[in-house]
Amino acid sequence: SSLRVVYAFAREMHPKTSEVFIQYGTAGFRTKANLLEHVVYRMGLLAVIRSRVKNGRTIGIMITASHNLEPDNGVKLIDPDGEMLEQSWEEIATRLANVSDNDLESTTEQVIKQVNADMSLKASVFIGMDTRYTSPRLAAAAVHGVIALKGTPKEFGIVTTPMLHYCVKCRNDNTYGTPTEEGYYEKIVGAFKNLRQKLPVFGEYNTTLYIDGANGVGGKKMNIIKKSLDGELDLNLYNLGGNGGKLNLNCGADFVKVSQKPPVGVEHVPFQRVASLDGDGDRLVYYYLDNDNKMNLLDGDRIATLLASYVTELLKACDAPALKLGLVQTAYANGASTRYITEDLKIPVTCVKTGVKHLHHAALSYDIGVYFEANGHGTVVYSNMAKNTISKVAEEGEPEQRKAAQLLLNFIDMTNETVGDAISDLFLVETVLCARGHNVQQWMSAYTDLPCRQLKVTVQDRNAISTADAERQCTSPEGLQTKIDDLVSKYKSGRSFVRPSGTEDVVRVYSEADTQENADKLAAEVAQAVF
Ligand code: 16G
Ligand code: ZN
Repeated sequence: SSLRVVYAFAREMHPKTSEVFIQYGTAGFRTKANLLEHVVYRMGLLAVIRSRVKNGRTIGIMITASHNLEPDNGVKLIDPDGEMLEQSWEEIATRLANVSDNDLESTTEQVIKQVNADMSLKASVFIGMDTRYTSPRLAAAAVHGVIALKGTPKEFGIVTTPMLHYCVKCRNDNTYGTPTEEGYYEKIVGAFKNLRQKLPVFGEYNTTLYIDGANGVGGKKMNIIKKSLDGELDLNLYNLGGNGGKLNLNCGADFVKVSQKPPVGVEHVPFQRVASLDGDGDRLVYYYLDNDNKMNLLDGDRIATLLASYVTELLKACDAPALKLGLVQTAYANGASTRYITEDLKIPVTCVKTGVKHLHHAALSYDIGVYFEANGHGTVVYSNMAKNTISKVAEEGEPEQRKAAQLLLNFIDMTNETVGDAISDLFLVETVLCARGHNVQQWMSAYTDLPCRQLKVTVQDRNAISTADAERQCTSPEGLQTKIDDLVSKYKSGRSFVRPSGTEDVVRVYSEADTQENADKLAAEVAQAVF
């Protein structure tokens, strides 16, 4: 058959050169870039099959390893509504990625049968990549895979991960926007400008914003956006990838959050707020240095509480009491943030397992769901009921209610609901700060974080550790949780948990306590118990 030719072609063009087993994890496949070419080719095949199962709707393939260093790369699939690949397909992706070249043909046929794909349908696949030098070659492998099964690939070149999610969503639902990079700017930056006209700068808010671009795609795109801004924000951009700056090396959102240090490559002025993006532009944290050069971090929890409290205010002003807003966090959320949300903001909180798909899913159960990982990945999702109710108030409400509803509609437009998006989140944060006339210290003053520490431990088999209760309890190996409980009980405001990483061959340890010294000590003790 003609497919025979296809598989022979694959063997020559994108041969499987490694016997190392690779798994579709929380963030797709991620490993050293030179081990990925056959994997990406096969994901091209799988995306076509997936598109046909979804009646020809568009599927996305993103080539990126996010905050990992330059030698790594990765690939993940995006489902038609711009969401992560359905979980039940992760196993199929893993199977297809690991078969030998000889078995690729039969395995592909098996998959087609298993998922009942009608291979006579059209198939459409959008392909995007980050700035890594290995990305173009991998994107080409994805294109070959798509063409091999007679799908239609469309390449977006270098885009942020959330931009590709957005484009996939728009292509399948044209009410959401135009499926291009320009369409993305029009919608998100357009909504921001609109809001600024309604919310003039006042109080302690200052339009100067510094940005750490992680030497990746996010900074580059902010540079494009900067040219279209008209004084709404004065951006000072750093770590844009020039001057020998290396992707994610000692900079970017993950570095800042995990090391609790300011990035290199950024000029620091006391109390100047800095937004730090990650390598593919889907995570955002803020920070500022004080007079003693001490870094003050405003992480995902902080962004979540800021956005949730503002949306709650607007909802009240709209007088739409039927709409229930809730917040979704993971075990990594700082205990002080959870307390602030429940006790001060009186907003319900759900805690779920690490990984965006879990947070996103849980957020959908609220009329308006705000979800954030402490690492800065998150967004807001609004149900159709919420959107309709707010639109109605915007048209028919009393003048004050109408005003609030119109602000909320702009806020919704500015949100990338498909996935966490550093650029969209940045505009959301800037809007709330401006609306309140707040500077970064006032934002920080909402609550005081408990000191915390993250460590990673290399063990023989990380899968020997299993967890329950949204990863807050360790169910195996036997006895480990009791040990952790004992250690934690010795510390004031102590909390700690361990979990196997979904992206690296390590076990992660998290701890919190009343002082940094104690948080560090507790983490070290728990790490010792794991080892
Ligand atoms: C991936 C996840 C991120 C999670 C991280 C945890 C997505 C798109 N990304 O980067 O949400 O925080 O993994 O990594 O789901 P870990 O399992 O190595 O701690
Ligand atoms: Zn990322």
